Amino acid sequence: MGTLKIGVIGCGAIGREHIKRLSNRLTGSKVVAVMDVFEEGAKKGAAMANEGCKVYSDINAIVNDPDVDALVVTTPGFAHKDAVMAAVKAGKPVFCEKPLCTTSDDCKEIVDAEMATGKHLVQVGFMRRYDRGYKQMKELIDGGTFGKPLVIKCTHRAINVDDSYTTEMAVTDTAIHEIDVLHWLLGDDWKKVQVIMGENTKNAHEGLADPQIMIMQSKGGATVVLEVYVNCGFGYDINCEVVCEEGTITLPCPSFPTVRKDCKISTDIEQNWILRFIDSYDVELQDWIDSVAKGEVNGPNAWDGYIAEVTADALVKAQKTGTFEEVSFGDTPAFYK
Ligand code: NAD
Ligand code: ISE
Repeated sequence: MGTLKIGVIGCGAIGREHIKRLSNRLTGSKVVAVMDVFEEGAKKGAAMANEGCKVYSDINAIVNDPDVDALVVTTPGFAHKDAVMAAVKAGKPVFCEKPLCTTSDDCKEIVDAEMATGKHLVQVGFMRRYDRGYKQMKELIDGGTFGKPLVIKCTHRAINVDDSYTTEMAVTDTAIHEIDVLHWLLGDDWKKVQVIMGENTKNAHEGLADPQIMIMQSKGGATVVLEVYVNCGFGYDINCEVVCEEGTITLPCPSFPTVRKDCKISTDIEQNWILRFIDSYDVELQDWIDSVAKGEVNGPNAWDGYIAEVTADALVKAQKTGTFEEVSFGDTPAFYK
């Protein structure tokens, strides 16, 4: 099996994390080119990549470089469509960070373009499917001894966000992980969704609704209550409890030593997504490298990206209406079954 020569588009926070893992930690890949609209960013990315890494400022140039076998897209969501479309048109495999695109119409264009090639090319970065804790939860649910999942209680908390983070991003950037991973965990699709805006934290910047409570009901009858709270101040705190007919299943938290000092027992909470899901990103991208070598896409595909965004569109609508909004999309095309 040869080395997969990768071009990375977008060298910001996660772009640089992925460049480091693709260049140093994982096997079978090499970052041969990077691109960013911000020249300094691209240079920083190249400095972390394998020796001789080329620097581009144009998407089509990096995608069509004959030395580049496959692409990793880590621009902000609004720029995903152009990069993924260029890769699909060039017939090259592409791993795109979540969300696939920021509207379901754009995601559908990617689905249609991929199907037109007749080849499976697109994987979406829903890394929680590769997290050990979520995988163990899925095995327990699928094992059947816990019975039917009835209620899922989740938190998606971050210490803080910068001023560019909007109320809609609580759905499109943050809750999109639960939209995908819980659909996968339950093996079920979403039927209707609602958002309840409560009292705002004083720590949210002007115009941002935080926290938000999102409710999602599945076709099979499970109800999710998700708290998205991105200025919680105390840590990156991801929790998930599935209440089933015969018992409950709780997502394990990363383990840190428990210390006893000054009449207190305490333990750490992870600081951010980089550390909380470090192993999941490694496993996810190693699996992508290995499956690309076989001409396959094993992970979340463009259809998963599309149905997640249809659900996100309904949640964004629900943020404004305050009522339940229906989630509706057609049957899974045979190409993705
Ligand atoms: P970021 O803002 O830190 O970095 C984005 C980079 O893309 C910047 O360097 C910017 O200059 C560059 N860029 C912007 N427009 C571009 C364009 N048109 N072409 C090329 N480069 C462009 O953002 P980030 O936090 O690294 O997030 C990037 C993506 O990764 C987002 O889609 C985000 O949702 C996703 N993400 C996923 C996870 C996860 O847990 N899976 C975590 C963080 C970010
Ligand atoms: C970020 O883009 C991620 O994807 C993180 O996993 C998520 O927790 C955070 O809310 C997003 O902004």
